[in-house]
Amino acid sequence: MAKINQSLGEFIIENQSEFKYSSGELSRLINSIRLAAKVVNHKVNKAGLVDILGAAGDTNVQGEDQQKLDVFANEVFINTLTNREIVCGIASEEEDHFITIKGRNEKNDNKYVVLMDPLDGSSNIDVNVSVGTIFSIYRRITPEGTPVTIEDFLQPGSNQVAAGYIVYGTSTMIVYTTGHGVNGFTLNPAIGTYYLSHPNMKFPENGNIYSVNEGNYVHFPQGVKDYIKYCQKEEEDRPYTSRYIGSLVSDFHRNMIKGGIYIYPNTSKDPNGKLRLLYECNPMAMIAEQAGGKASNGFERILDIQPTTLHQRVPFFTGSKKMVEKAEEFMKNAK
Ligand code: P6P
Repeated sequence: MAKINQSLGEFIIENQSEFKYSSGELSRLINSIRLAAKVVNHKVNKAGLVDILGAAGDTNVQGEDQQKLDVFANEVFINTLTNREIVCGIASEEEDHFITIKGRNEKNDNKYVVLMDPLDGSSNIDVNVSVGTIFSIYRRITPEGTPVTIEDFLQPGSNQVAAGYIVYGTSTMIVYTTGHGVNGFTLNPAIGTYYLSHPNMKFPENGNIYSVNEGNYVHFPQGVKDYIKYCQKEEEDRPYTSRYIGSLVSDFHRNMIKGGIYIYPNTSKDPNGKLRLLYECNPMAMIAEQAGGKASNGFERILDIQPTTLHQRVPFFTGSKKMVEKAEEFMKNAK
């Protein structure tokens, strides 16, 4: 039973038995993410003071300018996860290929792979808008002791053993699930401890916030255009409120607390949308469903999609169940 103000460490120990593979490794894995998040949080909060703003000059596999904090966050999570002898492989938005991590004895006997977006929404850094880290955890499916392969990463989202995000906002929070509901922990920066502040988080079944970049309206599929017009119509409980931060973790987090839908659809410019299936949509979809919400590509459940490549994109509709279902209705009926 979750107790308000319980520390994250106590919570993990108390709920150890919930982890299907309760050898304690998954707990240690969540703990290492907690530590890495503290280090990144410290840097993100100081970003305005230290000369760490602005592009690092490189571009990542997405061809996007890498902000120095992107590079820093990527290194912190990789190093922290590597040093804990639990993970046999890592995939990151900032890395072209997956990284193999050998155990101390140079064997591949660690059981888990982690996929992550180390700093999502990083274009907001220079304008002091909240950003986030998104992580997804699977058990490897190839035999222990053999080299990790791409198959260990290309698993459907329904195989995730844990997923979560860190939002570096007005306060820093870790929100995660191991398949037994969603819990949110807020960092007390004075003592560096996370406390259970949002036990058993649930998406309201309905809501009145829609989050989409309407600047792309002319490029949207007809079903999305029809749904946006529906949200704006003076009728019943509408018009809804439009709220779009440009940071998936922040828009998702607000909508989970208040009720709402986030949409990043395919467009004529990006036929598969912008968001990445493996380390953005799958983890957020697991959290959404564990919180009673929904996540689809407009037609099918995100967690059922069989991935084909590490950095593949998918259209993303997620949030309050009834709002996602209504948007899917417009997608299906679009002329
Ligand atoms: P646009 C940030 O780059 C991100 O991946 C999400 O966090 C965010 O919701 C979206 O892209 C913003 O994209 O095209 O609306 O600026």
